[in-house]
Amino acid sequence: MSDHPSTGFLWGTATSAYQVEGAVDEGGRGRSIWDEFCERPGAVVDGQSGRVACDHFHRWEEDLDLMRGLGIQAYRFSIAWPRVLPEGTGHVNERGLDFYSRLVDGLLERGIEPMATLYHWDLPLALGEVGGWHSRETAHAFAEYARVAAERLGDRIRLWATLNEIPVIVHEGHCVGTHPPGERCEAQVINQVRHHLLLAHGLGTQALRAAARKRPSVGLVDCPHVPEPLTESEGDIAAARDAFERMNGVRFDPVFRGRYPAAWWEAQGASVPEVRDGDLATIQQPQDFLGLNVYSSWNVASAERGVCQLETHFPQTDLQWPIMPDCLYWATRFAHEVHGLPAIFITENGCAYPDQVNGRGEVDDFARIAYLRGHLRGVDRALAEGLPLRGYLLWSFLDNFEWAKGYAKRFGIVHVNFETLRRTPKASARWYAQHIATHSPPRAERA
Ligand code: IFM
Repeated sequence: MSDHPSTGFLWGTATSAYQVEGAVDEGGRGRSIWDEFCERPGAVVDGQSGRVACDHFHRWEEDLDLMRGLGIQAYRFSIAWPRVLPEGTGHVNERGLDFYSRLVDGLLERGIEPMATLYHWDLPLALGEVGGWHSRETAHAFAEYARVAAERLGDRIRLWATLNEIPVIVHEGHCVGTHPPGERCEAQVINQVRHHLLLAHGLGTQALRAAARKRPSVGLVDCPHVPEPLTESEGDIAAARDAFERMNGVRFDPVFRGRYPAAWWEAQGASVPEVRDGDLATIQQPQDFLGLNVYSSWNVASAERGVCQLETHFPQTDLQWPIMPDCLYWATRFAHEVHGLPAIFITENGCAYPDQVNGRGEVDDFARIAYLRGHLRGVDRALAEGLPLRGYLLWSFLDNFEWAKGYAKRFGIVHVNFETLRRTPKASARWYAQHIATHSPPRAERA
């Protein structure tokens, strides 16, 4: 592990480029695989797309002012690779970098710490057309992009996330086809795609560290399976921890141990990925932090019954995700116990509800407040037990484009009217502002 853990704790919010920016044809941006996917009939609910989204590309100052008003301390956004390198490699689009440079300056002027994610799914279409993540070359292209971004922004951005949610990229894009490239591949191809994504993480980490002027704090953002123990008996906790290690090992073992899990490798038979000499050493870069995107725990583990699917017994959000408020605590604890991490951020957590502005011009999203109140107790517990949790980034700041599910699934603490693009902070935004104010150490002691 590297010796550069963050100190203090950051309360923030998160978004990603394609989900909020819009302006897909502006500022020299190239096309991404999501632009193309959204044009396929039936691919996205009601033929929607991120073409306009929240228009954050033009309204970022208003959005940053809103964040400052709420006392937000950190903002996790993603850089759109096709804005920076419209063809994926080669020509650098300075206007794209200028946008992020202004955004970062705007955050710092408002006292908000930027956390930049390099890849939140919007692969340049030019790379998608020559194999995308099937191709090893895409991992090298990612390293070139990481270098370009760090050279220009690495004097001001300290917190860098390489890739967002490898499991979702692999599963939705290459197993079930609900995200681009929209395919259902056989096991060997799926394993190869995952390997290239892990390689991109390793190469990207190296490139960031080599190019950034300010020493970067670098981590992967993952969305682990979080098996919860049925009771807090030693046996149930151990069963859940084992399940956590087993269910997430195909990514965490290469990153933190420099190897694929032996049992997994054996089970793949002829479907193992091609792993070249040196790949695993490249993937196992020292990590400054691990980002955990956790919305729910899908399973309950008990010593007697193993990992059982019990989620239908719990109340659910609008996406039918079971509400299991202890998930943040268990995810943090197990990730740390299994891999001994220097720092962990909850890089996403939140819930979708069909929020609407009422006759008084307000959004009474009390279900979200209940969700947050329950989940943030898990943060309190993790901190009280001394786990190295360094921040919580609520998903999402704005209602936005929820990928293939379109705009109806609203995750924001700020409501967006997608006709007028008007922003209305919800009741949960006021609640979160209050929570931040009462749960923060004095500013000087923060990260
Ligand atoms: O909107 C997504 C985000 O892009 C990745 N993590 C999960 C969120 C909610 O589905």
